[in-house]
Amino acid sequence: MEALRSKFLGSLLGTAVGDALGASLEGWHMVDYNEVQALAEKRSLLIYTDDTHMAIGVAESLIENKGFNGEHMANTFIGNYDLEPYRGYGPGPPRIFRMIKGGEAWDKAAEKLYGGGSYGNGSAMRIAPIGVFYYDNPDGLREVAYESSRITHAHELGKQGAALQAYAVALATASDPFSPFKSADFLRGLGNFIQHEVYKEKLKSIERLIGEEDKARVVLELGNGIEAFNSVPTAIYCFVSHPRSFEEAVVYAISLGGDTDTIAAMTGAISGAYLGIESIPERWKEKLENRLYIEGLAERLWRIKRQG
Ligand code: AR6
Ligand code: MG
Repeated sequence: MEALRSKFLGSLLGTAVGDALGASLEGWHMVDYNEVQALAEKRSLLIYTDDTHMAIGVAESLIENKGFNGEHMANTFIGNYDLEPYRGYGPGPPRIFRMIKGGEAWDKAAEKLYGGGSYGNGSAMRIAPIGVFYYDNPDGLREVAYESSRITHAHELGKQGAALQAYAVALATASDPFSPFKSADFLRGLGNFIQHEVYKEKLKSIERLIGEEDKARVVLELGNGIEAFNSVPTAIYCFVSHPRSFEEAVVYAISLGGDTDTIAAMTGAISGAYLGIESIPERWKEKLENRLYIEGLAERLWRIKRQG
């Protein structure tokens, strides 16, 4: 039970630490390992962005409702955004928030964007609380991942990207970090879960790419952009190619360039769920903005889960 608690905390703090570190280097190209380390040392505070801000909203709403409530989650996102709109939100969510405030239904507004909804990675980046909370219930997890995505990301690829990231967190939560990590089994589990061909193909590419030393090749095949299909599989790759070390997985994610905060946040969510909170370097955790609040949310989520 203590191990599960550590995984809940690891996934939420892993999201925040990955996001905050990655945000310092967003848009840079292919920085090397030492540059990422040096930058982390220089900061006195690791400040997170919309990825973590929205994951906080997901956790707050799950806790308040002891499970998923779409309207409540949408209103939680809106309330948080109004307090801290400067977190670096993508263009879509604030437009949707305005529509919902104007009377649009929480589960309809997002369909109006980009002619059929967004396939940005915004609903996958915030999914860690759902991944851990529903880790032992794949059908419930899929349903809640889709419904939570629908608030801002209604496109099928956006919804499935969120579900894939949630299920990666769930499998990592369910896996024993003291047994040897079997990437083929992990990827097969994801492949059996996800339905969309685009993601199935990317999972096959991940398996082929394990051990690849050329980062350009990894980015070419998996992507490093803001689209869910060009970032969720990349985060999964960062984890499965560095399963034993939170630090190595996250630094590698950032070193790929592109949408570094979100890819590092998603990598951190999976790695933290697998290895637990102890695996996140203390020197990073202690500099994280609002660390205690985020830990407290993870703790409360875990307590609700434990009560059943
Ligand atoms: N067709 C064309 N372009 C699209 C489509 C579509 N159906 N869907 C999304 N895009 P958005 P997010 C493009 O606005 O996912 C922050 O920095 C379009 O260019 O839904 O929440 C976070 O930290 C659109 O502007 O926002 C993440 O890094 C973009 O995808 C990222 O932004 C983003 O989609 C998340 O953004
Ligand atoms: Mg961000």
